[in-house]
Amino acid sequence: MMTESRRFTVVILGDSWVGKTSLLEQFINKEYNEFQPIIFFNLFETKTIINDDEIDLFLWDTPGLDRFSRAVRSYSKRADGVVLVYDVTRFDTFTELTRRLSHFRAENKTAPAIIVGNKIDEKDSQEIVPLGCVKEFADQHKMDFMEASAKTGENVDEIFERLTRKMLTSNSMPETKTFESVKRAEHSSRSTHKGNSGISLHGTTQKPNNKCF
Ligand SMILES: Nc1nc2c(ncn2[C@@H]2O[C@H](COP(=O)(O)OP(=O)(O)O)[C@@H](O)[C@H]2O)c(=O)[nH]1
Ligand SMILES: [Mg+2]
Repeated sequence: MMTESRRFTVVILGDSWVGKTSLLEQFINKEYNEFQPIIFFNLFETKTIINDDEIDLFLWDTPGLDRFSRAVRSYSKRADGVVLVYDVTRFDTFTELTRRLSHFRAENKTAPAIIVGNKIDEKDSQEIVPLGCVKEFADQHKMDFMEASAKTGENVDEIFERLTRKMLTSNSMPETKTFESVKRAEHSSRSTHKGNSGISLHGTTQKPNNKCF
């Protein structure tokens, strides 16, 4: 029997070109397109069923170049979960995630995180990010880690299923959210953040002393 539907907001973070928009398009529309629209914030909504519960997922796609903007901070603060994406063929997109995670944690101490190495279909053709480095980073911050391909669809549904299960166990209070209220929350927070420029960096991310960073 279905119980009352649950709603979770997830923010997708990572460098430009790592495949954030493609992962969302593959997850929601089962489509892959080499020509994704130009980077901008976009809210996707979808439903998923876990243990007979219907879950509403609100997914914020973010532009990689917008890094630590006020909007990213605002979505991060309200997120129930975060997907951190790097490109397995570009090491700098992985090291970049330490900073993104640390900025995320400055806004949000509790939301579960999953780290995703995307473009795994290109693993054979390129020099790739060492798995040991990623696993160490994931363990250190108690994050799940998955490799995926937005191109072939490999592991794409699994990313969101795994994160949703984590959100279900870490967040027991159902909230009343609608697509419009999630969008509106961003605007109201813009005014409350006025005058608060600059980024506060709390030392939640410790870099390990090895060749990974
Ligand atoms: N080979 C491969 N290319 C991908 C994959 N995901 C995305 N891309 C390509 O990488 C480019 C950037 O993807 P996009 O989703 O716009 O990245 P975003 O800037 O992080 O949103 C596009 O040309 C995509 O087609 C993947 O899993 N494998
Ligand atoms: Mg994009």
